[in-house]
Amino acid sequence: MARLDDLLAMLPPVRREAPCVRRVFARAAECDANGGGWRLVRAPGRVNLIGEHTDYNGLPVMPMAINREITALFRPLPRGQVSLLSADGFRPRVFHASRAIDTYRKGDWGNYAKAAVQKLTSEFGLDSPSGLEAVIGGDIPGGAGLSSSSALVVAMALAFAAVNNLEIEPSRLADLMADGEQYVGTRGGGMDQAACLLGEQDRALRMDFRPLRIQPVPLPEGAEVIIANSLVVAEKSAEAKARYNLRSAECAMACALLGTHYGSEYPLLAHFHAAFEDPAAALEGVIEPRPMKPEEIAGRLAMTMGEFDQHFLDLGKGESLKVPGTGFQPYARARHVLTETRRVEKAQQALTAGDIAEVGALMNASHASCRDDHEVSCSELEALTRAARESGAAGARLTGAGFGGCIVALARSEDVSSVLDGIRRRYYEDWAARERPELLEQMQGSVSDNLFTSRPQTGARVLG
Ligand code: NG1
Repeated sequence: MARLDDLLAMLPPVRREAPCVRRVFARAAECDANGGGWRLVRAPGRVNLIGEHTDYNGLPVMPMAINREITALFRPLPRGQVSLLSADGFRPRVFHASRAIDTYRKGDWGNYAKAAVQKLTSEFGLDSPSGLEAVIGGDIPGGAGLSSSSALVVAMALAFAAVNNLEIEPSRLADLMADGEQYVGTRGGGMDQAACLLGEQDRALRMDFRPLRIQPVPLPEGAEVIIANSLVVAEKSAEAKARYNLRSAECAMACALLGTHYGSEYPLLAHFHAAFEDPAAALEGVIEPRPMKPEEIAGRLAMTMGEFDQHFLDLGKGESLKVPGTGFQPYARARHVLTETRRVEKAQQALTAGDIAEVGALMNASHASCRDDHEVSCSELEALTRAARESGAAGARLTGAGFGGCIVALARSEDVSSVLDGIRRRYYEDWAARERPELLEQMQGSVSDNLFTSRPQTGARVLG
């Protein structure tokens, strides 16, 4: 177990200088003048290049780990006590590791730690686990579609596994944490935890699920990834959660409706996708391209309304999804997911061939489908993607769940500084200043903290 100075020296210079890392080390030093017994965990955020809202349908995505991360110093505590200090101003949290831990209130940062600890304690049948003390900080913008929450879950899982001497393959841990994070009430896919754990230097990850399979895809020489935060907070642990879960429910409705027509069961759109050469075409004429009321869908599926509610809307723990006033849109949601899958496949080929223009065009098409069919965009994301394209990006799209958060853009290296400049002027200094000045007032950090480039990074690990 290294001293704090030794641990700091293990970080690459650019991370050593990061203000959040400085804060974590300073806070730990206050806890312990001797600086003894600590270990360090790093867990990156991720950006998804293409393949949005596909993972929870069992269909592929293409994320990469980024140069913003959770950093935590930790050391064991007796009797399963977990004691967390935030270097970013969140309230301290203390709880006990067990197989069933009560949640804090919705939106509390401590729930992500509880998710990891509960999952590992129950999965490995730990009767008297070691607890841990941790000082945690990070510079992944929160609620921004860059998976700050999954990075926290993964960081806590690695720390808790380390103090309990559990050796877990990264891909198994990714699956466990994808499941474990459902503790916070989101029916997520598996992309975020896997990208955080399995990230590779300079490579995006074509990721397939059930079982998790990764094909690294090199980012072409001469291409740069730009990330820009719309500053609209889309915190999934709070209200955007319902809209996210609604998309997943609408996809499940589409599967059920397709099953009645084709006479097969499709538990996920992935099964439907596998059954047809041209799945998007096989959708046509089977589900009406319009909103549908719950009664109509239930009638088609020969379900009572009680069965319908229980099957599609029940979230457990007494919670259930509200029926949108406009009805459900199973056709549009399924069309997005099926056409997006095709775009992931094409983007993998285009990246491998170094065809930046083609990847950009696919990203633009993905954004249009996210906006028009999956309806997860908003005016800020529209203004921001427009700003990126008008500034010379090869392509730009919302990334992550949407409803706010970040966009990802691809630019040729020679265009990067003018694209960054253009986004700064067009979005932050012009559009947002005019239309949503309060976003700028509430902005965490500076524009540079919210508008940056990243090469693909290696995945999460414990040091020391
Ligand atoms: P964000 O909003 O970036 O955390 C969420 C899901 C992903 C995926 C994307 C949409 C969780 C933890 N993450 O990502 O699995 O479904 O939305 O592609 O639920």
